[in-house]
Amino acid sequence: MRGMIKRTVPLLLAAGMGLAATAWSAESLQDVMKRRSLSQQDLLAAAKTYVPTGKRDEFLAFSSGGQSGQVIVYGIPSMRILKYIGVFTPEPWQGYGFDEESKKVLAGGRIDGKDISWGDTHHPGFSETNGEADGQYLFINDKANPRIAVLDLRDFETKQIVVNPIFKSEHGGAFVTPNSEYIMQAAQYPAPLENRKYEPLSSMNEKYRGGITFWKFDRKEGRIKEKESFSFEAPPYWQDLSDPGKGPSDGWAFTNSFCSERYVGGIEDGRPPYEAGCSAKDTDYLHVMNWKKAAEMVKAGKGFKLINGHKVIMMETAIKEGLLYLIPEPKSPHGVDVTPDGKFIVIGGKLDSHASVYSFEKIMAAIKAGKFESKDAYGIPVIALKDAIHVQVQLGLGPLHSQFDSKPCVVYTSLYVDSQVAKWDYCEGKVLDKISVHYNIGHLMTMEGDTSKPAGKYLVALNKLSIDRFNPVGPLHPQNHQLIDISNSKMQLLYDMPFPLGEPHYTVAIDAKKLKPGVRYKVGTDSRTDKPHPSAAKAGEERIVKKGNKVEVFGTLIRSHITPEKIDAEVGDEVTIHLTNLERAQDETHGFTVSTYNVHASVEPGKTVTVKFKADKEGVYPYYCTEFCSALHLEMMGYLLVKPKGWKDTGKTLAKGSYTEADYKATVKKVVDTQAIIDSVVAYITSVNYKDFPDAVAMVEDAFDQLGHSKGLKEKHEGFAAKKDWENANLWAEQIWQYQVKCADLGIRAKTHLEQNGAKKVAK
Ligand code: RUQ
Ligand code: CUA
Repeated sequence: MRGMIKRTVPLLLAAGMGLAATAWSAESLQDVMKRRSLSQQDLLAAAKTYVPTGKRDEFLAFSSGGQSGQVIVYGIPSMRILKYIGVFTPEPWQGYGFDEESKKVLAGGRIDGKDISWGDTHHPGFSETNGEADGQYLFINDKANPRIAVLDLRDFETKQIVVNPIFKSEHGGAFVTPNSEYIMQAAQYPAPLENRKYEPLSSMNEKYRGGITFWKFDRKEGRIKEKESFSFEAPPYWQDLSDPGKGPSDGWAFTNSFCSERYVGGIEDGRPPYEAGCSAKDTDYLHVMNWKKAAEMVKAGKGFKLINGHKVIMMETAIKEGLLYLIPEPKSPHGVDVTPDGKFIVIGGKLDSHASVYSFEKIMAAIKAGKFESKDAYGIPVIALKDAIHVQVQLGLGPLHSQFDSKPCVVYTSLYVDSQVAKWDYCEGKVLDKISVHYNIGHLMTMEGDTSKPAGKYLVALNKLSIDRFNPVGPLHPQNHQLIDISNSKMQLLYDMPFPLGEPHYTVAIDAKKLKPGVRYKVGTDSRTDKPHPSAAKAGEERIVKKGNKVEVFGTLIRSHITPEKIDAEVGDEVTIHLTNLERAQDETHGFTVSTYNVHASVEPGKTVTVKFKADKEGVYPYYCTEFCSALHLEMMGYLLVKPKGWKDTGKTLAKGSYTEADYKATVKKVVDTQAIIDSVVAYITSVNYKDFPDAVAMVEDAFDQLGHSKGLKEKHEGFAAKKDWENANLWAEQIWQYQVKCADLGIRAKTHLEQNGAKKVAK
């Protein structure tokens, strides 16, 4: 066979690249192009997105998971999905919603005492330092049940969910102020601000209200402070997206709205529908707010009213204190995006073919001069459009959201109806380029493109429909994230990524170098509070405590045991199992479940997790590790034995194996041989500068930990051998070998790690 395909590989190069023939490339690039019908353009796109095996992506994207209530992390330019993070929705792999610690996080999102186990996530936002994404936290909103979640990017876990105390729905969140002081969240559909209060729709103008909440974020604690947060009361216009100012406009914030008609539909009463009444006028209102001044006022304990225990600045106060202004904006607008320099605000008209660029300087001048064209129905001063506008640019049909380039004045706007992205210049007001996308784009994002320092390079079009782009998978289609190269003057479409978990709305991307996630927790950490877990156990401290009808287990996990290996309970007992993963090695996660009790935990190195349930039926319930963690993973198990009340064991002993002296001797030899392998690995590791490699050090520590467990076992098996108890002699010798195997496994992994990362010989 070999000889038959022996031929010289032609060095082609369609794309004009030099390629060295390697052993595996029996086919030339041209052969492959022909076989797979690829064009030069395709190859170029492939070369721009391909991330070779073992290499990593330059940017990480955090996408809303839409109706899945999750966040999805993927790499750019490869578009490889790296992780789903459970946020508003239980996620069994991570034990999210199946262990006690994460259930507490989800419980933060209860409304009226009810669990809400899904979310309609829309807009993720990074924490910022001086207007730049800093890679520490991510926030995301739930539109359906007005909530905000805080994710910590040290471990990519959800830490907190807070419920908006006055809204009944919301859309314009989570948008973060330049130093993460506040996270904005704007209402969408107006309703009475008081909870569980009925008002007829006919009182829309008087009793229904919108609003904009500013959630106070405590960066040191990494949590939202609900008590220090506040909201603006706003007219019953449908507040939509928001963006806080930056640079010169820092301290101000902008929220657009539609349906400022305050229309109430009711086709059942013969009234024209919402969609007609809500888009009848040519303009709606941009809300301009001085959040810094408002925050100072609230901090000083003045100017607010408590509604549902939450501080609300009523419109009357906001008007009097000069905190809130309106500017007309055409027509049923959708996106509102502050330019990186903070000087302009770009608004997409949705039902207008223009994008409108507002000048912050002009807005301030009008406010200062007291130059208003009118007041709205609630007395809020309205600045004339002509006094605020910098430029309006005809882009196409359905302009929505805008993102910025690293090049000055360059902005990209999505055109929903046209299914296009427009690249244009917001300083000069001219269109530079357009590209078609597939199909009906909603949001779009450039790398760090909503911060004060966009990174350019790539744009992702977040298309609402994919129609015919992928293999059909039934009537419910994936959505389509399309990667576009924006490094040149013409945009180039590179890649279609099916997005398989809900409508993603918005996504943010960050330079991967800014993220510094850990690979292990300090042993005994509750990852949801970031504090030491009160019920963590160290090796050798494992125990089961029975008090009345409560069984509490303080256990540990390490390859390949769950300690304890047996838990006894009586019917009706409440069983609580705390488990600490003692591993230090990277990626040595253990999972844990108990048959039929609907519990699951993911216990990453160092973490302590609790599962809890009522042992309500007698029976035998195997529990086991759910992550394939070692060669003996399948043996990593135990039994929960739920006995009927008053059960007495009859004293029968366990069946014996039929081991012989020869079996014992073979096992002892195996142990000696394996030790020789371990010694050689140890010799290598200590001959190089392994201490300079923290991951290798962690693996070595774990390896010796494993070996340490075999202490005393040699005497034990020799003792049994002296008594010719070949069963016990053989099995205790075998147990030494089990520890050796795990030690060797780790040692070899450490060796490979050191070799691959260029460890150097050290002088002895
Ligand atoms: S949305 S397609 Cu941000 Cu929820 Cu605009
Ligand atoms: Cu631990 Cu499988």
